[in-house]
Amino acid sequence: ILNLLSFGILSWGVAQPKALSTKSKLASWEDARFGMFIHWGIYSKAGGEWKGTINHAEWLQLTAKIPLAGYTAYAKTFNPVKFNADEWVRIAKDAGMKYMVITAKHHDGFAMFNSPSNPYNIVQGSAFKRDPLKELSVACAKEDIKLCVYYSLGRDWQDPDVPTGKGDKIGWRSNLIDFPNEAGKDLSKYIERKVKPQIRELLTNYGPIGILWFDTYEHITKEQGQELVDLIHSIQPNCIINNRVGPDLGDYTVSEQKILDSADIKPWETCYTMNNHWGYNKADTNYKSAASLVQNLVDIASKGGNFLLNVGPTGEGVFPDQSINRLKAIGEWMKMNGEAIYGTTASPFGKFDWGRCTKKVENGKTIYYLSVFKWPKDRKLIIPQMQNQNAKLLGSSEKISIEINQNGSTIFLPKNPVNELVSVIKVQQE
Ligand code: H79
Repeated sequence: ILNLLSFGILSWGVAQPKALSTKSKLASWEDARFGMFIHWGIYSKAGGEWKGTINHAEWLQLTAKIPLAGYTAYAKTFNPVKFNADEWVRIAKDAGMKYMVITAKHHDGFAMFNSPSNPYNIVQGSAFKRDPLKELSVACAKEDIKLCVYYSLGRDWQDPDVPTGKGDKIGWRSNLIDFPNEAGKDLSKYIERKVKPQIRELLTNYGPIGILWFDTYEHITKEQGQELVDLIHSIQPNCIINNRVGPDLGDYTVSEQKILDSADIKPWETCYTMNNHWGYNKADTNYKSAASLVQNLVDIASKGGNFLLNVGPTGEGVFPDQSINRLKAIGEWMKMNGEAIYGTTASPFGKFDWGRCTKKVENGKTIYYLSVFKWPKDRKLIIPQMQNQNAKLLGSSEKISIEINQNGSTIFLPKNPVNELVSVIKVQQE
């Protein structure tokens, strides 16, 4: 019922005659807490390997120093015949994710959607010829997953008017050899010719877009960013925009590969890889465990943030098994413990050595969820200030005793955790 309320009636991204306030669309996004990031492009086909080197991913064109003509030719062979939008969306849904952010255009400049304004796209520029974003929009609508798009703004390695940064302090970008005339570049031409038309397409042809998730805005001025914000709102007022649309702009703060430790940057989202790459790298088997990913999710929720967990599908269009396995385990955990995540707010008690706390108010009564990462040897959780009387373990009928005094409370845990990843104690007011 709670989910229906927050996602059905007053929901971000939904095309409505009336625009929601920024506060209410963000509140409903924050209630979701958990989303799937997808890095998928031409580069996925290489799986990180190029002429014997195996350290590449979504930056393949640059890191392998492939000239644009060669990359374009490689794009033409891209044919992910196993791509199945329903399958991707079902995996996200089963993991307990509520939104999906897919790379519509990464730094390589190749649009992974049908872009009539620019032929460098998957329909016109690859063997696949299908529009995966269209298929995902249909699949997401069926499952009530919010479709969101990633768009690389400040970097585009196909457009002749985007500065590569050659010669500036980010010297590794001088690997880009195709448009060496830095002085003749005019970023505003790129914005008018490519960015604005593609934003219009993304916001017109795929139903409601939950978030426009921009990446990198070096060289973009605040005025240019603001124009994009205005354009987006003129088409879809309920679309959320992250803070990489330009300096000091956007609705919320993104942190990359780093879980913020402070609750004062609000609202915020951490995007995170399961192994060490965003795009598919077949040699990278260094995956985090399901338990640590669940702990990341709880940790982030306990500080009022969102967790955007990445998958890098293969060039055939399927998720790596290691990712699927972890998402399944997280989904199982969410089935039992999701109420400790969705619709919660930050811990009023800070962090604990044994785990984290999230909070919810229901019918005027406060509920605390205590997620135990490390089962204490003395089987006691001491929580200063907390005066709630009623404790139970999610997923178990066993009663938990709790002792309240004026300084707070002590919870007496059973011998063993009920969940092999993270066990959650729900503490309610009587
Ligand atoms: O899309 C993902 C990254 O490709 C993109 N943002 C996330 C969400 C990103 N753009 N810039 N950066 C990340 C930071 C720069 C990372 C680098 Fe590297 C590390 C550049 C050089 C070393 C990884 C390895 C990328 C190229 C080589």
